[in-house]
Amino acid sequence: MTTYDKLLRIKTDRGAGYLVLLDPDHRSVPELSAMARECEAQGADGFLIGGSLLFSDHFDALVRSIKEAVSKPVILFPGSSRQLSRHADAVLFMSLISGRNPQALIGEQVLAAPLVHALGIETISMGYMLVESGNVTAAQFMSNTSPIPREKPQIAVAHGLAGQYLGMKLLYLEAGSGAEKSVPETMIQAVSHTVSIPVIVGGGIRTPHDAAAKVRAGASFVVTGNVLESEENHSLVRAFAEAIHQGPGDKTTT
Ligand code: 1GP
Repeated sequence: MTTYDKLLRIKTDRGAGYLVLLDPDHRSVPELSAMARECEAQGADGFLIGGSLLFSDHFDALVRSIKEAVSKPVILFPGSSRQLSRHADAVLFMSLISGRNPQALIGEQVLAAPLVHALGIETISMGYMLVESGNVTAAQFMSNTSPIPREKPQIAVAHGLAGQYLGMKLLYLEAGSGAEKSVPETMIQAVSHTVSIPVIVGGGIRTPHDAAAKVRAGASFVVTGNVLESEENHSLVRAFAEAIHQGPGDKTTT
């Protein structure tokens, strides 16, 4: 079964999936691996690894170590063509479709493609959309693009449909890591009720209550990153998982 099929299965079985973002720069390899193991035990459905910038030189070792620590999918979420590793289960092969920066639309993908081919990693094509979130996020600044205005859900719908018609298998509505305001439910609802591919939502989600609202609005997957980075919040993983796994078909127990 491909990693993409596993993601679809999670959505079918649990209503929606909970993905934990691990930023390679925020902790050591042993710490991030231990955190991934703990998150898996508490109900996380998979892991995204990546960041807008990369300072550390342990990316490959980190992916390998996390892959050894957990059995749930380990998926690259690369901020650039430098963030690739053969040890991952798949890479989100993404294009920043909300922007008009050719490097983020197709340039990095051309740089990454030969390496992805050589490494033999499964690719999951994804339309990545930045949504205005109250502050300038790293993704917005580094990509040199304007986010979709948060009060204009129809602009997000048009981008989502364009991504779907271009053959993308996932959409990601992104407020940005550490966003002041998360993606509005009205926008999630408008996009997810129009497109027929799964919608991932992340950025600025700090409580299980927020995460549940994103799922009720139509998110197929919810991502959290920053909120779990302080030790005292690790206990939130189970509450996030329970809030997100609200589908009638939730057949799994943790
Ligand atoms: C960023 O959506 C993710 O790509 C996670 O954001 O760190 O704000 O949870 P946070």
